[in-house]
Amino acid sequence: MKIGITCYPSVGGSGVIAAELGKLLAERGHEIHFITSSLPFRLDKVHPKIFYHQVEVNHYPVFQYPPYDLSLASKMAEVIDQEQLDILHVHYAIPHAICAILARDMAGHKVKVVTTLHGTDITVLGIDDAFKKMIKYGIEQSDAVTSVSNSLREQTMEMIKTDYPISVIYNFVNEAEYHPFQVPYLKEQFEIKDEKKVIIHISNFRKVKRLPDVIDTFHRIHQEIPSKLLLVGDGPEYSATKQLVRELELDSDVLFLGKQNNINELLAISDLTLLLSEKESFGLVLLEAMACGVPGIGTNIGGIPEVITHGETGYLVDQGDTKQAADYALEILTDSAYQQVLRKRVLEVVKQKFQSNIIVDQYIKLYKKLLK
Ligand code: GMT
Repeated sequence: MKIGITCYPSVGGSGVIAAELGKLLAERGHEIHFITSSLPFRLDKVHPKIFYHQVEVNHYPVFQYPPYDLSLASKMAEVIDQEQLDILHVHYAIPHAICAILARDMAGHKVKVVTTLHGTDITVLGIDDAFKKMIKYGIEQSDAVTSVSNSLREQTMEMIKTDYPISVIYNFVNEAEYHPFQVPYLKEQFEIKDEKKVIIHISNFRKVKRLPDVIDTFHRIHQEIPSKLLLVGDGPEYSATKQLVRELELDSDVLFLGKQNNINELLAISDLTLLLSEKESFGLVLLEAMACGVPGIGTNIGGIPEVITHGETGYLVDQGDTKQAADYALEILTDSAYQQVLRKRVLEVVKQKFQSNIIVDQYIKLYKKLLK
C-alpha cells in the first residue's frame, strides 16, 4: 500500500507513534509518505520506502495569520495525486483530520482517510464548544477512526455525542530501541551512587502532568531511602518546578535533564517511573519504561489503568494522592526481590498486549478493510 502519514512532528507521544508506525510499515514493504511541517524527530534514518514531503507556510502580508492548515490540506492533495496514495493516516482530529478530508475532496485520486485520536484534541479542545462541531465533523467524515485507549474512545463518544465506530488500537513501542539493557558507567557519570534508587519522570511539563505531585512524591520517598529523581523534558512548568525543588532543598537529588533523545538509556538506569497526570489518554512513557523492565506508578485516570494493572504491573493512585504514591514506591524500591518480580511481569505484559507486530497488524487490517 501507499500510505500518507501526518502528525505533529515535534517531541510527543503522538509523533513518536506516527513515526514508528511509518518505519514498521516501511519495513513490511509499504511505501510511506510523511506530510508534515518538519521531519518527525524519530525519523532519524534513511529508508528506501520512506519519503518526506514538507508543508511550507507562506507569510503573505495580507493574512494576519499564516494559513498553516490550508497549506497542509493543499500539500496533502498534491501528494495524494502525485504519489497515488491509498490511505492518508492522520494523527489528531484537529486540525489534521479536517485537512485530510478537505484534501480527499480536492484530490483527483481516491484515498481513504484514517484518523487516530490521541487525547488532547478530545480532552482539551473537545471541552471548547467552538471546536466540538469541528471535531465531530472530522471524526464522522473520516473513513475510519481509531483511538489509543478504551477510555479515550468512551470519552470521545460522550463528549462529541457520536456513535460513529471508533476502533481501539493501543500504542506500542519499538522493541529494537526499548528493551532491557545495561549502560555501564551512566549512573556513575551522573554521579549517582550505586545504592541509590533512581526514579524517573518524562513529560512535556504541561500543567496536566502535575509536576508538583511528582516532586512531592519524590520528596517523601527521598526522606526514607537514598534516591535520585531524573526529570526528562521541557515545557511551561519547567521554571516553577525548578523553584519548588529549590524550596524543598532537593537541588542535588533532582536532575533536570531537559529534552533527551535516548530515553532508553535513562530508563536503563531507572528503577521506577512516575506519571501522576490529571489527563492522559494512554501514557506512552509508562509503556516505554515497561518495555525496558521499569514498572510505574500512575494516576487512576484516562487510559493509564489500561497500561498499568494495579498491584500486578505497578500501582494506580487517585489524582493528588502523593502519600499513597510514595508508599507504593517504597514498597517496590525497598524489596529487590519484588522489584525483580515486577520487572518480569512488565516485560511479559508488553510482549502480550503492546507488541509492535500485533499493533501494526491491526492497522494493516484496518487499511485493507477500507480498500476492499
Ligand atoms: O501528553 C501530551 O501532552 C502529548 C500528547 C501527544 O500529542 O503526544 O500525548 C497524547 O498522546 C500520547 C500518544 O498516544 C498519549 O500517550 C498521551 O497520553 C496523550 N496525552 C494526553 O492525553 C494528555
